[in-house]
Amino acid sequence: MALLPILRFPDARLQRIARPVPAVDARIRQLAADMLETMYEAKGIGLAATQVNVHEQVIVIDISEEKNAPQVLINPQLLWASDERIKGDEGCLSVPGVYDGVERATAVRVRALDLDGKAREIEADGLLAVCIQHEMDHLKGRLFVDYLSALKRGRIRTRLLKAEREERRKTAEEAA
Ligand code: K1U
Ligand code: ZN
Repeated sequence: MALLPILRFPDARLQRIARPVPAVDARIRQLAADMLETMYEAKGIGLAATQVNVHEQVIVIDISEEKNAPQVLINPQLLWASDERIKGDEGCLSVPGVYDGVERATAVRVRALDLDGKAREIEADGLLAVCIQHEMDHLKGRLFVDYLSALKRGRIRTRLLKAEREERRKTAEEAA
């Protein structure tokens, strides 16, 4: 298993559209295991392959308190989304320290392959439904900040670029 580096907004690679996984094989099972390890280490409840610079349709999720209920969704397809919508605060491991309100369908039904390559249907509501929509957006190159105003997104961009510069400066200083 391996921890994978997570891309940060405004990295343009987060905008890439993920391609379908051609076959659920050892490579994909290894990717899913590494993504789960990375998600748990980062204290997230979800992670999309796009965020670790792999542009294939793989999502991992675990919304359990105990962190013992991992779910892997490969080539997820949205079958149905409720008309009922709810606005709630979201965060993103690719946009650290930022939380803001996004409106989502309250319930969804999704078809995806599991790690055995079997097609499964998942009905979700509450936090799981929100997380699935957030992660499926990643696979389409969309981030939750894209739902915010251009002004807010611009401020977030400036803040994260500044934080990244500061991080680089500190690392260089420590190495000197
Ligand atoms: O995709 C990601 O970056 C993971 C993201 C998923 C997500 C969080 C909140 C709403 C929708 C989707 C995170 O896990 S960020 C961490 C976080 O905000 C959180 C952690 C535990 C419980 C709830 C939120
Ligand atoms: Zn995210």
